[in-house]
Amino acid sequence: MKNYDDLKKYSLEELYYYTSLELVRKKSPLIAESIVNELDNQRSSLKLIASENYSSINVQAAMGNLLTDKYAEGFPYHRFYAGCENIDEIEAYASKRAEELFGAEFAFVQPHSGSDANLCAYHAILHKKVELPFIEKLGVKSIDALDRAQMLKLREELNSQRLLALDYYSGGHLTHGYRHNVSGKMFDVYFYGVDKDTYLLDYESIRAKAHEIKPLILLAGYSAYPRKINFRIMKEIADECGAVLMVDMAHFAGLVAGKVFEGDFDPVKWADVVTSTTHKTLRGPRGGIVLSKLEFKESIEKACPLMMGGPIAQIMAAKAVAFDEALSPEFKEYAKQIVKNTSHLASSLIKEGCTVLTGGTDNHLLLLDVSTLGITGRQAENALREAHLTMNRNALPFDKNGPWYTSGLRLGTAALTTLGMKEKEMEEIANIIVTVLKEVKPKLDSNGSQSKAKYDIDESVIKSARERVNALLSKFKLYPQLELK
Ligand code: DSN
Repeated sequence: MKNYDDLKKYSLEELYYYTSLELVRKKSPLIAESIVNELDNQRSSLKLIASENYSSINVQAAMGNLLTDKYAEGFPYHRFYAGCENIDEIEAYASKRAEELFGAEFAFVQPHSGSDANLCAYHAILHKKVELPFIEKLGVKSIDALDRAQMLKLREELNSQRLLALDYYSGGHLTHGYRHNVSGKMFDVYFYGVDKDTYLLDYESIRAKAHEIKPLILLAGYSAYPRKINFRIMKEIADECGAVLMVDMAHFAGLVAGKVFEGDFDPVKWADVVTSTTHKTLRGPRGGIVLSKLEFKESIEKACPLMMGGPIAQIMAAKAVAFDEALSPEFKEYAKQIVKNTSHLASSLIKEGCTVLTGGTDNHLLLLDVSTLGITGRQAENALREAHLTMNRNALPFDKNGPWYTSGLRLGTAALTTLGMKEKEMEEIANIIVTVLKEVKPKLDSNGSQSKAKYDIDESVIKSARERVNALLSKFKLYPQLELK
């Protein structure tokens, strides 16, 4: 290593960004410019998107390097490529740290995203529960020994399996059997939803449905549900009807890692297979993981060739750094603060007269019903973005405005908590949100009906909200070490 003592006046973070941007700029100025502009963009608004966060520069640095040049199909110490010694070390270490972090029997850190992790889990479950018994019955060791008719029969069996999952409008995810997603085409899908009065999961109605459907997979987990799930009960239901319990904890993995969700609410303790992203509350690089009981290990390790090619070595390295960070005592404090912040944001919004679904939240997100203000989610999302608050519109259960215009907003506090914001800032943010939303007036369409997209708002309301947002952000600067302009 060279001695870079003369560069000591810069922080490591500055050196990392200055040199890497300079290297990119030499070849592709537009790309370097866009990275700098993205920092500006993220610094100029309050990020309330429930599925986003700010990763550490340590995590980012682990991604930007020569590891990208290596193929490593297979799994640690069992590769289809030569020269994978270092990737073996990286992947084995990342898996070990994930197992430690979540108390999992097995962790697979290759999936490129949450969707990828879900596909990997679905295929592994099908492999273990359908394909292996099928070939065992025929007395052969591998599907290579099947003739065309037997292969057709196996495909029919694989394609006729049932999945029971939370429906999209009750907060489920697209990859949980939505018809327009591959999961909705590979399974015979049934849904459970939230109760129409309380908007809460009703375990007895899930139990009744599971007994009626007898799915291969009972899937729990959500993209937009503001309450804890009792995974002990879900496991009980799965066992009663012979199903595999799979949990997608993409949204709340940070709360599991940070020991906010423990006991009955810890999915890793109860589920057979758990999937997650690594970049939401968990605050790592953009990617996915699958955790499981040992029973499913071998089927999950078959991800390549089942549905994956090579893993992305630099992302596995960055996942390891994120797991190391999440194993620190500070991360537990961070996870606790996320829940305190979201809960305080919810109660502040309610005090301001807003309708928060289920009357609050147990996790990192809340759902705001903006129809009570006479506007759509789309109008609310756009007006707030104008005021420099970023969050997404979200269809609410039984939403009359459908998934495009919607009646709701989904707000999350994981990113703002990373910046160091606490309850006091949540009160200020709730007040800014309500001040803006109350002034959004739907425009009239040519036929005289209220537009679901267009609206008027007084420029002075936006200006004043922006000033308040700027005042907050100036006290909680993103990556304060960096000045890239
Ligand atoms: N976009 C993420 C979410 O909001 O749940 C995952 O698709």
